[in-house]
Amino acid sequence: FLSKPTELGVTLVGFSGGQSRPGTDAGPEVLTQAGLLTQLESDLGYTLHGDTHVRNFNAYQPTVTDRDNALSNSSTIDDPDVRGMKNPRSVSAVTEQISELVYAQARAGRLALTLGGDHSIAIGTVSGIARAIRERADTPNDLALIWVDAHADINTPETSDSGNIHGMPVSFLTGLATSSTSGIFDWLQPHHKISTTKLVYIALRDVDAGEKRILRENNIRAYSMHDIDRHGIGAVMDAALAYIGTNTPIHLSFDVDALDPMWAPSTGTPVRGGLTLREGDFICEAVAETGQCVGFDLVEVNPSLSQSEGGVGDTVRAGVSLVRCGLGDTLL
Ligand code: B3U
Ligand code: MN
Ligand code: MN
Repeated sequence: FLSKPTELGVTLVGFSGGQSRPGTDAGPEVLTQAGLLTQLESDLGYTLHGDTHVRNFNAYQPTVTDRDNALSNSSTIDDPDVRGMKNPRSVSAVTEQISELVYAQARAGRLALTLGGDHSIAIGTVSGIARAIRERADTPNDLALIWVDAHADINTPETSDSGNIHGMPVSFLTGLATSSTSGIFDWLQPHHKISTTKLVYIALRDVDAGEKRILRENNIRAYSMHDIDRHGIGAVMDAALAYIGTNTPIHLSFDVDALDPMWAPSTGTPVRGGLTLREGDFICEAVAETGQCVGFDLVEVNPSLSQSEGGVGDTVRAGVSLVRCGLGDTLL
């Protein structure tokens, strides 16, 4: 139902307000400095659209600089916590803008590539693409979402221990969390959302108790590292894609912390026991191979964080490799 993508709609999101570690906003800069966009043009033959300069979305978020000076938690006079959420107005305003930008790219029939930024930005990317897919004549079915991550990011404000919104995007996108407070995700309409039946997780290994309950009660399809160890990444991808079915457009949201910290140490919440780089690349290749991919996010690359010499370079190289594979690069 989709033709082979040649047009790429790029959105480069410098934003770190969905979590508390500065530096995630510099992710798109280091990835593009490594030559990622040029490679997509010259090696993979894409025509690039959108703004290929990194947009500093932290500028919309004055509390991020104030927060380091705040005495206790991250509450400030500008953007105080609501239902435990940190920076709720900033994250809502930024994701609303991302949603519009990504919507425009996807509506024009382009494959929407977004580089983050922390994972809260997926509230914008997924909502924008879900909306565009509902309007497009070449896409008969609603959007499916593959979430590759060590974490489930499906806390509601009430189940979250951290209050970090990068741990909540999936609950807002599926409607498991809602907000009618003015300026706090009240822009999210039904046409922005996806069904829990169209959601598939891969590489989970650090899931909060409240999130496990949400996954169980809603019968959400999830492949943990245990499943990958038992069946292998090939069988897991076959099952994941069979569950989604053909004729269904797919958005792939890839948190670099899905990879083992051996491959991607420069990220805010690394968890040992993760994917090898080859397994991560395979996931992206398998999604690209379906011809159903309409959107791809790479998030949580944080060049300020590295436990070892060369850790940032390793993480950036891994990120570049994941994006290339997700956009259809093949080994032969
Ligand atoms: N589940 C925890 C931890 C976490 C989620 N996403 C990341 N970390 N990167 C939370 O804060 O909700
Ligand atoms: Mn995540
Ligand atoms: Mn994660």
